[in-house]
Amino acid sequence: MHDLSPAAWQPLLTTRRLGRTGVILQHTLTSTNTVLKDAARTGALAEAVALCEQQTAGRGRLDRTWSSPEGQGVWMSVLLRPQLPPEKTPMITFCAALAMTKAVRSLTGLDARIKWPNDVVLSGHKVCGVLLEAGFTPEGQMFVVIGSGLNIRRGAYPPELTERAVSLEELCPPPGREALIAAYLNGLEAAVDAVTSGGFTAIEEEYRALSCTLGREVQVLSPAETFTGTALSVDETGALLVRTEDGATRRVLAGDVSVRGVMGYV
Ligand code: BT5
Repeated sequence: MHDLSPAAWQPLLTTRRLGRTGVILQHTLTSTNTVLKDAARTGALAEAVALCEQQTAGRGRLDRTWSSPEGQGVWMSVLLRPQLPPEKTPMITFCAALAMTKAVRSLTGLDARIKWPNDVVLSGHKVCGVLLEAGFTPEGQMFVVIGSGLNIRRGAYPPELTERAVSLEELCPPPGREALIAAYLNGLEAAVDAVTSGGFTAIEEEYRALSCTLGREVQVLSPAETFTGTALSVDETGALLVRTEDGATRRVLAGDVSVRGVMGYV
């Protein structure tokens, strides 16, 4: 059986709804995020999952390119209509990063970590990136599409990214994609349910324990300035709270900046 096929991973689901209906699986898609955003606007699908072997126009944040060649990873997106005020939807990124980190940890035993805001890293290299996009239907109903790209085979990323990227296969015999997909969806539904009823505090302890950003000295690089400080926490709008040397706490917004450990990428 094909490992991306719902017949392979649906039996492993523990979700109430997520992944059970509305699955779009094709060999080639432009971008699973784009496909689900288009589907969401019509309002036809409540929750849905899109996945493919390869993306021809895989995207990162700020229209950066996401390398997603044939058969080399899990390239998937999930459509959700969360009961959250729009300003709190960035928490869904935390849910996805947490769910993917837990899925990788449990299936490989590797020490996967969350790098704020949207990366999963292994030994200092990015193994997964998360892309959250929100929109509204013509009737004004909000939706979010949360995409994740997980590198499994060596060919998942181009050689010029070797310094920053990694794939599971480089570190262990990779688990089956069906197991990774199911574990991710199981964790994602649980985390989204938790933040919907309890806010970020409902996942904070787990998130903090798996974060490689919180508690660390970080360097914040924005077009306007660079500063260093200690990453204290994140808030429900997705911002990172950084205490600078003069004792002030600054809110750092994803998108404006890149955050590095003072020693390098992580
Ligand atoms: C991200 O953006 O990390 C979000 C990536 C989301 C990809 C998924 S795949 C399924 C869904 N459909 C899509 O079209 N997208 C989502 P950002 O933080 O902006 O990082 C982008 C940067 O990561 C690029 O500029 C490269 O430097 C690097 N990169 C590109 N491909 C990579 C890969 N396969 N592995 C690691 N790094 C990569």
